This record gives sequence, C-alpha cells and structure tokens, in this order.
Amino acid sequence: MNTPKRYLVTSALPYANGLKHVGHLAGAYIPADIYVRYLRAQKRDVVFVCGSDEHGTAIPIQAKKEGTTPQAIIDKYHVAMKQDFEDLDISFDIYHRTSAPLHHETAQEFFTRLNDAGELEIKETEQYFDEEANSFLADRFIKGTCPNCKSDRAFGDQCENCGRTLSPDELINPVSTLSGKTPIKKKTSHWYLPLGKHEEFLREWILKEHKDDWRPTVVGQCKGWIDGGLKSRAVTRDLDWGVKVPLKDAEGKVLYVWFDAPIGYISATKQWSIDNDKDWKPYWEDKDTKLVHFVGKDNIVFHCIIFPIMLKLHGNILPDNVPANEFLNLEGDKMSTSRNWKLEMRDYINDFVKKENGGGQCVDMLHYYLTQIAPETKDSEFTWKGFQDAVNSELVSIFGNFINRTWVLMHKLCNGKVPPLHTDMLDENDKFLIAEIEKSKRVIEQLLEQYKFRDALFEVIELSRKGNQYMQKKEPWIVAKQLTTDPAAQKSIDNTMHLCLQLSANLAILINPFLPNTAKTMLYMMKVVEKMLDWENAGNIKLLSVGYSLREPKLLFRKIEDAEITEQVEKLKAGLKDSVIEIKTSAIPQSKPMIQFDDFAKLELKAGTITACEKVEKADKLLKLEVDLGHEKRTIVSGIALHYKPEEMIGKQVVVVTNLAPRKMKGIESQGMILTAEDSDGKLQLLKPENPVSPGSNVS
Ligand code: B3M
Ligand code: ZN
Repeated sequence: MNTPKRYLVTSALPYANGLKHVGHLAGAYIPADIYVRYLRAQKRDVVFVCGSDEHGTAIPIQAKKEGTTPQAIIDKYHVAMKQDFEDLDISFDIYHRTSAPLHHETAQEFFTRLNDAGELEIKETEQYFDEEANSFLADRFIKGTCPNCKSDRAFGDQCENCGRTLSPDELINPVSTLSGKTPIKKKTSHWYLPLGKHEEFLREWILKEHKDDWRPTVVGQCKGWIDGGLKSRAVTRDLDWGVKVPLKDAEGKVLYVWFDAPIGYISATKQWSIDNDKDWKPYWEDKDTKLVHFVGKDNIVFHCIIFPIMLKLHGNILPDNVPANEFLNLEGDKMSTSRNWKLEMRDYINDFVKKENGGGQCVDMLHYYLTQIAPETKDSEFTWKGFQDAVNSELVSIFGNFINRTWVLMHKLCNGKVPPLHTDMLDENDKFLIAEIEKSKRVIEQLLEQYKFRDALFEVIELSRKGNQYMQKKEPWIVAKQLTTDPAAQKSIDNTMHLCLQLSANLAILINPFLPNTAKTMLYMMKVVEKMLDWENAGNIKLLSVGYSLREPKLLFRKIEDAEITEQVEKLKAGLKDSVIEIKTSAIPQSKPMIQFDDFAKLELKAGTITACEKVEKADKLLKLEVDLGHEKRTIVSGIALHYKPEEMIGKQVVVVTNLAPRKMKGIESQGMILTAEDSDGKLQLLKPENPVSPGSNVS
C-alpha cells in the first residue's frame, strides 16, 4: 500500500447540549487521538479536526430545560466540552464550532452547489404541526411510541431505547414535546437528497471496494441500509435554529442538522488553514489525502452513506475508512443521560486528574483503560473494578514495574549510566529480547494501520512483560554478588542493563500514541529530547548512548485504592436513585387489578434460611443466594445487592416464592424469588418471619 500524501482525521462533532461521558470518549475521541499521535510520530502530514455540533432541535430543547436561550446553551457547552477534551489531552489540531459564520457560509455553499446541479428534489408533504406553539415538529420536537421496540422514549428522528432511525410519521401516538399536545398535520415543502439514485455507487464503493478493510460491523450496517431500500431524505427543516437555507423562497427553513454537521469537518479544516497559514483544499479535494472518520455506531449511516453522497456530488474526496465503535456500557447497564447512569469526562477530571496525586498519569490511566476495553467489535463495559485492575495489575505491576526496576538497578549497579553492550557475550535471552524489540515495532504498526488499537496496546504491554521476564531470567542483582569472584559478572550485568534501557527507550516510543504523558516522563528520565519518540526509532536498540547518565526514576503510575472505586460506584448509584424515585412517585397511583383467592393460592410461599451468599459478577444489583428450604437447597438471584452485603445475608430467614418458573440472570438460573418491601426512598428490606421457623415452613 502506498503511503498517502496527507491525512485528514475527524472525530464526531459532539452536540453542544450537555457534557459528554466516557462512552463518547472511548467511541470517537481516544481512538482518533491514538491514530493521529501515531501518524505524527511517523512524521506524516495530518490534520485532526473536531468541534461542537451546535444545531438541531437538541439545542433549543436543552435551552428550554435550563430556562435560557439556545445561544447561551451552545456558548456554555462549547467552552465546557473544549475544556474537557483539553484536560484529557485529546490532541485536536482545531476544535471548531458549527455556529461560526465560516461554517454557515461553507454549509450554504455546499447546499447551493448541490441544488444548482439539480441533485436535490423539492417535495410538498404534510408534516406534524403544533398549533399551540405555532411550530412544525421536526426531530426531537416530537415524541411517541417506537414502532420497533414499543418504547415510549422514541423521537421524530431516533428511538432512544433501540437506536432505530425514525421519521415522525412512523411514531405511534405522537405528541409535541413543546406543548405536550397531539399535533395536527400541515402542508410544507422541503428539499430532499434522493439517496436511491446513488445505490449503485454505494454498492460498488462500500460492499465491494471496502468490504475487507472496513470493520464488519460497519459494512454490515451499510448493507442493511442499502438492501432495505434507500429513501430520499429531507435535508431541510422548518425551524428557527440552524443554518438558514440560502434561497429567497425558504423563509423559516434551515438545513437539517445532519446535513450541516459533517460539513463542519470542512469548515474546521478551513479555520485551521487560516490559523496556520496553510491551504485547506488538498485535504478535501486531492485524491492522495486519506480521510478517516472516527464515530460511534449510531453515526454510521450519516458518515458512510449520506455524507459520502454529498461529498461525491460536491466534488470532494471520500472517506477511506470509518472505524466506528460499538457502545460502552457502565457497571452492567447502558449509559444514559436521562437516567443519569454515566461517567462524565468532567467527573473523572475533577475526581482524578485535578486531585493532588492526579495529573497526566491519571489522564493516561483513563486512556489506557478505555483503549483496553475499546468496543471495537462489540459493546463492552466500563467497571470501576476493571479500571482498578487495569491500572494496578497492568500499568503499575507490568509496565511501570519494568521501567522502575530498570532505573533502580541501573543506578545501583551501573552508576546511573548506560553501560556498554558486550556483543561477544550475548546469550540466548539477550538475543531473544533484541528480536522481540524489533518484531514488536512491526506488529504494533500493522495493528495501528488497521485501527486495531486494543490489540496494538496489548502488544506494547506484552513487550514490557517480556522485559520483566528477561530481567527475572538474568537476575543482575544475584550476578552482582559474584562481582569479586567472577570476572565476567560485570559484563553480564552491563548487557542486561544495557538491553533493559534500550527496551525502555523503545517502550517510550511505542506507548507514546496511547499514553503521551507517560512517554514524556520517560523522556525526562532518559534525559533525551522529544525527537527520540519518532516512530522510525522504534525497533532500534542503539537509542541511548553508552556512558550517558540518566536521571533518577519517577513513578509512572500510582495505584488505584479500593476506597476510590467504592466511592465512585456509590456516587454512580446515588445519582441513579434520584431518577428512579422520580419515576416511582409518578407511578404510585397505578394499583393492580383485583384478584380472586384462587389466583393467590397459585403461589407457593415458603420460609427458608440463607446458607451462602455472594455478589454476581458484573451485575451490581444482584446477589446470588443459596437458600435452605428444609428438604432442598435452591439457588436464587435477587436484586438486593445495593441494600445488603453478602456477609450479612447468611443465617437470615426469608420468604421465598418456590413455584415461580426458573429464570436465568447473568447466566445463573434463579430457582425462586425472595420477597422484599420497598420503602418510599427506594430502600429494600427482606420480609421474614417474626421469629425463626424451621426451613421449608409454609407461608400463607
Ligand atoms: N452531533 C451526533 C452525536 O453526537 C452528532 C455527530 C455529528 S458528526 C458530524 O452522536
Ligand atoms: Zn425503539
């Protein structure tokens, strides 16, 4: 494959309607950042653009929620998001915004060119209209029941629950989110992009040309869209917030947010070129440019189907790849803003990065964990325990430990200087390590070029693990005891420490795209300049000169304490509880219909004694219980983990529904249900006999 002349890398433009969480970070920002840092180390010509998406109905809706204006909302969140990305070292070359006049002009020019070329159609249709608010109801201004999953969290553009893309007409029982009223239908005209006309192009370009180099999940989604029949999509809306349609007879109409937002990548590049005295055009027009869009899976259709059609019609280059990620769940549940089940970037910044023992190393720890669990091929899960394990048993115990041991021993056994390498004395272990250093570079490079960041990072850690194994085999601290008796001892120590130091220098280069702060600290320890981190230096075992004196070791990563993760988990749950109560109180008036005694008699209830109890892995709310029911013991999974600790359950008596059909929860078959009472604050308490009874006693 020829090396492209230049790269234009984009991360999805986040909506300026709220702070973003670590799911966003893992999906579109960290992987792009790794890729770009790698390209920069390769000295390739690369521009990394992003910015705030400040249009669409999401913005006025947030303004209404906060009792302010759309402008105030975008100003507030644009600044806040930009700051969060900076605090977490996402290295955009520019973080722009779509409210900028330059963007409005760029988007309008784009629309005009497509319209003038006859590539858009005007259609008159009937659309939902809110008479009270005197407004058409586009996208998030209308909600209803999802035709796909029947959830009532479906909007005019997408269902929050199942993710399906929708149009307002598909909603069951539509209501206006402006007034809460049922809307009427009213005639209006809009411009449409006829996607169907481009089916052949898409089949050829995605399903043939890119079928092997794009992720299977991405190609799969595109195929689904294409096979499902490509309908014309409206690219304008009746709204007063957005980029005005640049035509005389288009009063009150703006471009659809998904029409203007991706053009934001182009306007950001333009602004970058102005700021840096460069030409932006080749980045969007020259075939030798490699364009790569990093997005989450809910943005695939826009980046792989709609925007490429727009780019083609407008005469721009097409993306070379769209390495979209799946979703990141949090502690056993889907991340959700409305339920407040999320970890905001800002929270991590405040609780770790800005703390006394935080800083760059805490930024790197998050980059590390989010890459290690990156949802590249399927949804994955953030857990605080997982975070702690990744930091403590990989970063601290493997990578950090190798570097630290190397430095301590080098100071102790080699006077703080790089010892010579005695090539005549290289043994099998030395040769193996040298080969591994050379090989790792090639492997990691290939993985990075294929957007396999998770595997690439794994290889870096593996290499440091091999360093530890090497040192363990060579035992320079034992050899040091023979210094007075064995003339070869010093040479053996020299070789070991020389290679460990060269490996450290290599590790700094290889870890740099992932953990830039760590690489910087290592540079400091080695007393070398940033240039050493150039990718071409990887694989080289002559990076540090013999006799060069190095600094004292610095701690690369601190440990994450149990108390820190407990605090985070509790914080998360406390946040969720509030929203649960909100739902609960409004649900109280609905009582269940009357039943007959026969209905009740169908239940078999028995008293039992808990004999064993443990937490269910990866499910915070669940405990696995073993209950003695006299003549038998049963396994029961119960959602009480937030209210009882496993150890306090043992010996307690409970009431069990024993004839409930068994049900699997997190892979465990639950053979019954224990009864609890729920207080108004959501706290659960076990129901139990007043005084102990023998296990298996009937309850009626
Ligand atoms: N703002 C949607 C999102 O954040 C949208 C991305 C635009 S990328 C051009 O999921
Ligand atoms: Zn749905």
